[in-house]
Amino acid sequence: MEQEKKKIVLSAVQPTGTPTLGNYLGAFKNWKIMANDMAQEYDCFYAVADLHSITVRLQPADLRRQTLEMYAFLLALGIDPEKNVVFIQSHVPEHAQLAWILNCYTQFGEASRMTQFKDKSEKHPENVNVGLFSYPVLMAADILLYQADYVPVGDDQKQHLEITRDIAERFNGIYGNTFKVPEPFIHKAGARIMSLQDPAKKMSKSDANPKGFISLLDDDNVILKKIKSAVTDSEAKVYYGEGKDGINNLMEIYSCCTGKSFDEIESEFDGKGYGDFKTAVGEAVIDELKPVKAEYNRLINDKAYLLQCAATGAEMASHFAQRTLKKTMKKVGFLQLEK
Ligand code: AQP
Repeated sequence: MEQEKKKIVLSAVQPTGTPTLGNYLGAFKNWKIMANDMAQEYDCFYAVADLHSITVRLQPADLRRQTLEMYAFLLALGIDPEKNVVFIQSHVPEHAQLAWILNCYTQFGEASRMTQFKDKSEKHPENVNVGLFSYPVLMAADILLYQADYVPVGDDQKQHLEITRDIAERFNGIYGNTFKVPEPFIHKAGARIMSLQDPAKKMSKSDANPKGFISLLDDDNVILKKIKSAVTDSEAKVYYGEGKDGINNLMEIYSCCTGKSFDEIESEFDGKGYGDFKTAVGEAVIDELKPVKAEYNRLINDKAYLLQCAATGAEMASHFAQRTLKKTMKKVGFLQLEK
């Protein structure tokens, strides 16, 4: 890889379930564009963030299965594991090592302001663990280890990117230039896809109500049914506006899947009811997800291939991660062994 010339891109997804249309439109679609269509500009690192996922309680067998499944999804997007670094976070121990160091350069107060911590603590009041609290520091380690220039994420991760930048700047301020200060890469379209049942809440793969999200493995008829039962309003007029969160969300989804602007969508459905609109949205989503689903179903049956790609990915990632960790430890003052 021509690391010097190209910009480094890093992003990750938790293996907490089957990815949703929100993950796909907010993150995956851009990951694929950056890895394929913009391969001349970027070196991409994409990870399955299994260390992050244990902040909520998972059965060991589920964690193992979901990790491999999420890895298969990354490849199913069409991301070439030979040209990009596609790996599983726990296979590169430097993530946890750097996270510990960065914990000591993160203030309790700033970590306390993370809205995701507040949201997830409310969602799992029985398990508000320290890992959930220091989640953004591990995420900072994920990013800073690879000296990433850009981090393509959905809008929900913006605050975590800001704290990553603050930690990097603080560390650099004390020890001199150590980490690249990364920029968030939040594509406006699809940055926050909302729940189909509660359009004030983001679409989430761990939503207890499966009608709220579209999973990338939902059957076509299930996708159509979920879109048809999406919460809207009683106006029966398709336009993007205030008080129309449900329709705004469906317009966003339709626009991302078809490339049509909101004006074009409004004209297309002028004089038509929500029934026609929802059918069109459902069909557009089905078409969009079809190739990913087919490729995923092919790959998931080839465990040996997936594990082989994950091993190569871990080796490639380690090469970069070790370099940054070593540099960081030296700066902090850890005693180095003689060679
Ligand atoms: N609803 C969304 N709209 C746009 N982007 C989204 N992302 C997640 N939900 C939406 C983006 O997907 C990437 C991977 O997310 P993640 O799985 O690592 O964590 P998350 O943001 O916590 O996603 P979920 O689906 O809500 O997971 P659970 O239910 O496990 O908490 C990120 O770039 C994220 O921005």
